[in-house]
Amino acid sequence: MSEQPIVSGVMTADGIPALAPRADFPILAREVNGKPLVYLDSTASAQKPTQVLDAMDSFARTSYANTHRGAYTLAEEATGAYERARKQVARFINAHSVREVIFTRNTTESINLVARTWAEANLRPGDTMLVTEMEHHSNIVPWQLAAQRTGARVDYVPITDEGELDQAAYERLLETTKPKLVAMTQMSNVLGTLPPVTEMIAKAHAVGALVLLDGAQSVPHLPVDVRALDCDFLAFSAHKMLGPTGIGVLWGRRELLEAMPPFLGGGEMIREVKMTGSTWADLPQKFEAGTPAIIEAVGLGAAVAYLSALGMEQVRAHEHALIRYALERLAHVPEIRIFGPGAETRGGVVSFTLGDIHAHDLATLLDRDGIAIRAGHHCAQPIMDRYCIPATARASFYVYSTSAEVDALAEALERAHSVFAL
Ligand code: 7TS
Repeated sequence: MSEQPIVSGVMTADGIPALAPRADFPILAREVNGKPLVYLDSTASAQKPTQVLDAMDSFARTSYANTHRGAYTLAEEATGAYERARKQVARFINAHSVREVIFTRNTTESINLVARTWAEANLRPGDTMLVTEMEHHSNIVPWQLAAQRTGARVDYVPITDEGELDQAAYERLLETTKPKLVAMTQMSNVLGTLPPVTEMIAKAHAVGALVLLDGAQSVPHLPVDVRALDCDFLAFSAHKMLGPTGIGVLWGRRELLEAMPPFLGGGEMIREVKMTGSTWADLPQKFEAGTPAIIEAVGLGAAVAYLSALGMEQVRAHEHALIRYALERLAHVPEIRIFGPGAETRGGVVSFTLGDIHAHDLATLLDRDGIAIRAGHHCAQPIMDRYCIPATARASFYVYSTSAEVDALAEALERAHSVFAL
C-alpha cells in the first residue's frame, strides 16, 4: 500500500464532500496507474474502513476459536462476538427477533436457501412465482431451478422505457397468476431503480403471495426496516455494506423459517443425530450447518456499527445528492445514453453507453486515469435484452464518494469520446 496522502477535500464551494472520513478507508489513499484512485464500483463491492479491518484483525489476534463448541474462555468469547454481530444485524433491519437472522455466505446463498427449502416444500405444479425483469441473476436462476424441481412457473414483471417496474402489469400479473411468491429487488444494481416496494408488498400480500426482497443494494444504502416494509424474506451481503466477503444474511419471518426444512445438513444444525435419523436445532442454528464465517461476522458487526454511526438517512441523502449531481453532469457528455429513472427514484448507480464505444474499452481506458468503473451485463442479462444492448458501463457511489469524483468521471468520458471520435 502506498503512503500517499488521502485524496479528499478537493472540493469546490459547491462540491459534495464524502459523508464518511475518507481517511477511514486506507485503500482510497493509493494510486492506480500513477493517478489517485477514483473508486466507482461500490455496487459490486464496497471498500472497508479501518474500523472493520481492525475489528476482524483484533478478534483474530485475541479471541479467536470455533463457536458454540467449547466451554473454554476463547470459545465463549468467540461465540459471544459471533452472536453479538447477529444482534447488531437484527437491530439494523429492525427484526422482531435475533432468531430470524441467519448467517449465510452472501445474498446469492440466502436466496438459494429459500428456493431450496421454502419453495420446494410449498410449490406445486402449476403454481406461479413472480420475479421482475430487473433482477440480478441471483434472484432469477434459483427460482428457475425451483420451478424445474417443482413444476411451478416463473413470470416476470416488465420494466418500462424509463427503467421503472410497470405497476399496471404487476397488478395484472398478481390478479391473473395469483403467485405464491414475489421475489424482487429493493434497488436495481444496473438501473439504480428504487421500486415502490412497500406498496408492491401490500399488493402481493393481498393476493396471498409471500415476498422476498433482494436487499443486496438497498441494505447498504437506505434505511431498511423489515417491520415497516412487511416483507417475508430479506437477503443481503456484508461485502456491499463496508464489511468482508464470505458472509451474508437471510432474514425471514420466524414462523416461516420454523416451518421450513433445513438447507444444508451437518454439524451445528442438529438437535440429535441417530443412525436412524436426525432432528433439527432451533433457529437460527437450523440453517447454519458447519463452522460459520466467524471473523467475517465480527467484521459485519463492525460495518453495521460504522453505518449506524453515520446514520442510514444520511447515507441515503448523500447518495441522492451525488446521483442528482451525476445525472446532470453526465448529461453533458457527448453521445452518452443513460439508463434508468430520474434521481428521485434512483439510488447511487448510473449505467450508460457512450456512442459505439464498447463498455469494456471504456472501463479499460478509464482505468488508465485511475478510475474504477464496471462494464458488462452486471449479472442482469434480461435488462440488457430489454434495452437491446450487450453491455453498459456503470459507476456507483457510496459513503466515501464525492462530486469531485463525478467530475473526474465525466471529464474522463469526454476524453474517451474525443479519442474514439478520431
Ligand atoms: N442482488 C443484487 C441486486 C446484486 O447487486 C448482487 C451483486 C447480488 C444480488 C448478488 O450478491 P452476492 O454478494 O451474492 O454476489 N451485484 C453485483 C454487481 O452489481 N456487480 O458485481 C456484483
